[in-house]
Amino acid sequence: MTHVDAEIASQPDCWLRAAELSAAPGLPRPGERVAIVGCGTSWFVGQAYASLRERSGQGETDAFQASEFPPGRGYDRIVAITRSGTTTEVVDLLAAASAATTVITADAAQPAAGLATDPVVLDFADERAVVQTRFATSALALLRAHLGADIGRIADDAEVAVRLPLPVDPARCEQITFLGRGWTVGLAAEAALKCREAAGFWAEAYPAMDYRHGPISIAAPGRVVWAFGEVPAGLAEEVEATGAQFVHSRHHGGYAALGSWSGGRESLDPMADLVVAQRLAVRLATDRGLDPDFPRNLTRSVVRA
Ligand code: F1P
Repeated sequence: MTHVDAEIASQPDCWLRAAELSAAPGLPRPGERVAIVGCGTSWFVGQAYASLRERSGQGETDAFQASEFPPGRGYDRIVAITRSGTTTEVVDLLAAASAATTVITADAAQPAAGLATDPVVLDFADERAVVQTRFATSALALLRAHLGADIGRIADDAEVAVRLPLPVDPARCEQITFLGRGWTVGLAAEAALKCREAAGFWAEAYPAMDYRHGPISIAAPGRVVWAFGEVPAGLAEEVEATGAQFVHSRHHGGYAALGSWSGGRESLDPMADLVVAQRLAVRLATDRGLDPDFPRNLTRSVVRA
């Protein structure tokens, strides 16, 4: 078993532990104007949170790749997500910030936590694999809990997600496009990054409504379109007309029906759906003889000398 396999499987427990920190000082207060920043995986979960927070009426929330933060914007708080606490773009931004800063990190001993007004430490979710799974989703579980989500229910879905048969045959799939709407756009981007990082596999991600504006030309037999969350009317049928496989936890009775799912709900929480995509990314890697814990060209964090 790889480190990442064990880390993926531990997500339900990690999410429950993260939710216990939902009253931690420094998490955005209602009405604050918030920017959330990160790199790679951390950026994508930040995108998901930004959409959830703004749609829940808590205040304007923008997400930026840390290097693309627009200087001069008047935010009340900058929230940085960084597992390592060492990523150069994040550390530089924190050092220059005039707003209050919150850092969600796995390692309190690294520079990001020291620069933060309010560090929130999820050390129990740190990882040995280079590719991130449970730290990022635990950060999102924390932020969702802070917005009032019932993480117990979502963790129940994740318990199902770690055991379900994969809805895609890794041996017969040459490409995957992940789609999302609203907060699940960030989850789709993260699922695609996981396939690229862990397996060097061709995966893309788009907002579901934009998919028809060009990217659908990639769809073909042997390829997969996997939607998180809400699916635009008619999209499943359009994808299937190309010969591609359409995957959604609710489509055709739901791929969750492949397993022994008895959650009494129509579909998995999209964050649990991401867990299934993480497992597929690992399978794509191991089936190709790759080590998903240490993918080529990647390191735990990107630090500029
Ligand atoms: C961010 C990150 C990861 C990515 C890779 C390099 O790290 O870009 O998302 O998977 O391992 O680092 P961090 O700032 O969250 O530590």
